[in-house]
Amino acid sequence: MKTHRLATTDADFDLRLAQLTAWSEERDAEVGARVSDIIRAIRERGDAALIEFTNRFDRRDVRDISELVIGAEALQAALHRIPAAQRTALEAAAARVRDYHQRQKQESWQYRDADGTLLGQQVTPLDRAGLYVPGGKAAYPSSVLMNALPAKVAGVGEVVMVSPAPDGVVNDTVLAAAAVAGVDRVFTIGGAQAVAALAWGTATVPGVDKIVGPGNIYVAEAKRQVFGKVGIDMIAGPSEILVVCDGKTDPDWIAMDLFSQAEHDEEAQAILVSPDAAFLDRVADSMARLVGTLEREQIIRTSMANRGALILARDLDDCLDIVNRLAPEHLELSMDDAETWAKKVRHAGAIFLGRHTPEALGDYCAGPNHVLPTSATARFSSPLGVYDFQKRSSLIGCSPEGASRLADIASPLARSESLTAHARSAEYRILKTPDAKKS
Ligand code: HSO
Ligand code: ZN
Repeated sequence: MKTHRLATTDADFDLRLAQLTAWSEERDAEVGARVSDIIRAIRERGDAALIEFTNRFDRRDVRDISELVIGAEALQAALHRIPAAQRTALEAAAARVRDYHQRQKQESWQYRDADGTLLGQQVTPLDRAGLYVPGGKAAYPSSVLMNALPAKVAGVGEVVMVSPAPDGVVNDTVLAAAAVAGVDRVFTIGGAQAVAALAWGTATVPGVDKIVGPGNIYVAEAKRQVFGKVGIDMIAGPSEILVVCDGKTDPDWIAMDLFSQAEHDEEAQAILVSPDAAFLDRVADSMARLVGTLEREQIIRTSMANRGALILARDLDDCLDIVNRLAPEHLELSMDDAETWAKKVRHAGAIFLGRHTPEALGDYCAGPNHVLPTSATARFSSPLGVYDFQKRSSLIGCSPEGASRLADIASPLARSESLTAHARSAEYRILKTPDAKKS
């Protein structure tokens, strides 16, 4: 099967690697204009516009807004309709993800300085979060858990989920995952109209404080346009995996690990780096033999041919250089002493240590979040977590002595900015000493 072959010693290596991994999302002015029309209509006409767009884009025949609401009983019913093995697995995954995320919870803190002034940070959850779940090929129940559970652990007051039901069909496993995660309300709406409804609120859909979850270009554009009115999570690019292997892992395992990302979509990127040339050939053989056995063969062939690569490095340090250059969303260190090598990783969304840790386990149930920074944004951002649903308020409580001492500092600074009211406000708090009174 077709994929790119590179070696770090090639004269044009840097250029080819840059071309292969470049990703700039096309932003279409027409999409931008259509989305802003939709948002305006939802702001102006609320539920009525929501029904119109839903009927048009999702080919439905909704007459009353109540038809777009999925009640708590319907969620429980979906949970009991799905096969028992899936139900048990959803519950087991949720328990592990919850457990991991509990440890991320930030607590409030405070201290008193030498003057007895209290300083600190008070941590509070968001009142309401909105979770977008795509319909169709990318309707992942696992993503419902990964987005909703951190919000629940953070103590978010209400988690509202939206997911389109094209032709009126809702994905039972998505609803079951919502039930397991403790999602509070569900609406079968999607697209820019759903994002607009969550951002601005309608008579029926409550306005939220932050919108998270992946979606198509209309959803991504809508999230961009409502940002500022509400918070949003990152806008994700295509999924990526970088596998570093010392050549001693079963090549079939590595081939399948690469495919597990490649099968997400045609734009996904799967790259293997190894210092062992013969091993790269063995993985290529495995890929050729295994690809035909997979349901998403065509997607895998396309993504491997477009953006996949087998890269020959000089040695393991050379491999780690590539890791830090690419800042991959997922990194597998399929090698001896993976924990030691991991200390050299500066940028990666998630690091999978050793031959027995395929990324797929992290996608579903290991515990960490599968919403990760893509397109090299791991240089400056982190996995979705409880902290994304918490915010911090500063606390300042001055003692009389503390206020007086701070005012001595604040007053000249305020006067230097010609902000006399600031200066006087501070100066009122300066304690009058017996000496000062005399003068
Ligand atoms: N690997 C995807 C998440 C996912 N995988 C969902 C399977 N289901 C995120 O990059
Ligand atoms: Zn995946």
